[in-house]
Parts: sequence; C-alpha cells; structure tokens
Amino acid sequence: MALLFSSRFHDPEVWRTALTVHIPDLEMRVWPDAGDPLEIDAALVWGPKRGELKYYPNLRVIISMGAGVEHILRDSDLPANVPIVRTFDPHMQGAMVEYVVLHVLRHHRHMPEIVENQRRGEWVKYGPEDTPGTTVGIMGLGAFGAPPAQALDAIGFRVVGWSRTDKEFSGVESFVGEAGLSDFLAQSNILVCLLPLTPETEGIINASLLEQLPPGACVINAARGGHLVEEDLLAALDSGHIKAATLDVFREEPLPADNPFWSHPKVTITPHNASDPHPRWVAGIIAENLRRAREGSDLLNVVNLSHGY
Ligand code: NDP
Ligand code: OXD
Repeated sequence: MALLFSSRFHDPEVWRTALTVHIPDLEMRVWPDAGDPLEIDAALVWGPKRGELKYYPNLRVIISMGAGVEHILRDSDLPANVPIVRTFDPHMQGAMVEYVVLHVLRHHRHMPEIVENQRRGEWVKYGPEDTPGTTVGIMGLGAFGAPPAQALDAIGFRVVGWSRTDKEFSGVESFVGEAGLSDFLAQSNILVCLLPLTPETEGIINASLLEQLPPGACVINAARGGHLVEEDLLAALDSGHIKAATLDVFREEPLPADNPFWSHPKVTITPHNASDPHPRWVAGIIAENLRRAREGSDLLNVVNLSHGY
C-alpha cells in the first residue's frame, strides 16, 4: 500500500527523507503521480485539490501536514467515513509558546515604539509596567492555546481564556462560548487568537469584537487569516482604539505586496511561522498514525467532524 503526498507548499523529498527514518520501506507517491488509485491507503496533505481525495477507494486516513484542518475541510467533496487526523508535536507547541510570549512581551514593553524612537534618535522612557495588572486573553485553549496561557501565567500576567467548553487550568480563568465572550473581551488588554478556523469562528475578529476590548488593547493573531476582518482591524488601529497588532496569518499568503498591513506603523507581520510543522519533528507522529490506520487501531488527534476541528 502507498502514502499519497499532496501539497503545493511543501517539498516532498524533505518529507520523504524524514518519514523514511520511521518507515524504512515507505512507499510514497507525490500527487498528481499517484499511480494505481487502489494502492493508496493514506494521504498526507496540505490544501488538497477539491474532490481529489475521493478517487482513492482504499483510503483509510487523511493526515493534515499541520495542526489546522480547514485546508482539508473546505473541500465539500471529501470521501465519506475516512477519518482526518491533525499533526503536531511538543516542538511545535513549544515554538508557539515562544511566539506568543515574544509578541505579548513586545507589546507589553513597548518595543515597537522603542525601536521607532531609536531610529529617530529619541530617548523616551516607558513604564514601569504593571504585569499582574495586565490581562492577556487567549481565544482557544487547545493544543496551541493552553501552553502559552500557562507560560504567561508563570511570567506573572493575569490570563483569561475563551473556549467552547469550560477549562480548569491553574492560573487561567475560563470563559465559555457566546455567553462568556463579552466579559472575556472586556478585560483582555492583549488578545491572542489561537482558534481553529470553522464556520463559527470565521471573521470573529471584527469591528464588534474589537470595540469590546479595552481602549489601547493589542491583538495577536497566530491562528488563521480568515479569523480577521482586515478592514475592521485597520479602522480600529487608525482610530487608536487598538494600539498595535501582530499578525502571523493572512487570508491570502504570501501577503500581497499591496496589502496595507505591510506599511502600517502599528502592525508587525510575521510570515506564518509562529510554529511550523518541521518534517523532522512530526515524522514520528505521522508514522505512528499511518501504522495505526494500517492496523485498524485507534488514531491520534482525530478531527471531530461535527465540531469542524
Ligand atoms: P485545538 O482543536 O486543540 O483547540 C481549539 C480550541 O479552540 C479549543 O479550546 C476549542 O474549545 C476552541 N474553540 C473552537 N471553536 C470555538 C468556538 N466556536 N468558540 C469558542 N472556542 C472555540 O486546536 P489547536 O490549539 O491545535 O490549534 C488552533 C489553531 O491554531 C489551528 O487550527 C491552526 O489554525 C492554528 N495554528 C497556527 C500555527 C501557526 O504557525 N500560525 C501553528 C499551529 C496551529 P474546546 O476546548 O472547548 O473544544
Ligand atoms: C498549522 C500551521 O496548522 O502551521 O500547523 O499553521
């Protein structure tokens, strides 16, 4: 049986090398050269072409090349009854902790302004900052939201989290669903989005959400570009209600050269690299899911299709 590799964004040979360490006899076919469709029993994908995956009648598992799965679920023509699994590992979770802590601290310690002042040769003092009096609000307390929440608590910030179901993490106050959103937002001086992109969360960072944040709040989006209504953030930055933003993800990637975020003085752009799934890190978990799918045993990190993540 063979693994189908399908991504326009990843180098198949790098992934083949990493996977072969765990599966020495790996048979991997790179789309569109899938060979006999009957031989494909697993697919490792990022943004597969619409309808592509239903051409393999013996497919046992669809493996996302990363933690997000919206790039698979947007295909309305997926094969029925084939489980989808997400891919991440502790290295990736650690990288997200670094990214969120880095950008929270940059905003908290006024680094964008200090760097600008240095360019102008201006000595301007800020602070001292009240860290326990600063609340970081994390939207999404899953595999990538919970570890930064706990790291920020350890540094001394007040941390609140928002999720669909209640959470009990020490040092993180939990807010739940629609009913808890306004109270959560009203206290989030720095808002971090780590939600999956689903029909419920598409466009969630919009004018109505932004106006519920305290004046001078900062926004960090490390989830998906589809969470953000770009014009609404630009308006909130230009009015001064939102002080600054860090954006790792965009509706169109790479971010087009004429996008106003590139030159906006209050925006920091990173090129969707908060936490990349490095093949060497995640090959082990992918190999494990492939082995389980072939044996018919329980898979790891299975997507709940009714929740969409
Ligand atoms: P998980 O599925 O582990 O967690 C998702 C969290 O979001 C859960 O806490 C869930 O609540 C909450 N949630 C989902 N829908 C809603 C909703 N409608 N209302 C309130 N809360 C909701 O996801 P991960 O943490 O693994 O990943 C999150 C996203 O981060 C990924 O989908 C991906 O898009 C992005 N990502 C970005 C990376 C980057 O490099 N920029 C790297 C890795 C991930 P509950 O716990 O109650 O189910
Ligand atoms: C992911 C990502 O979903 O890197 O893993 O964005």
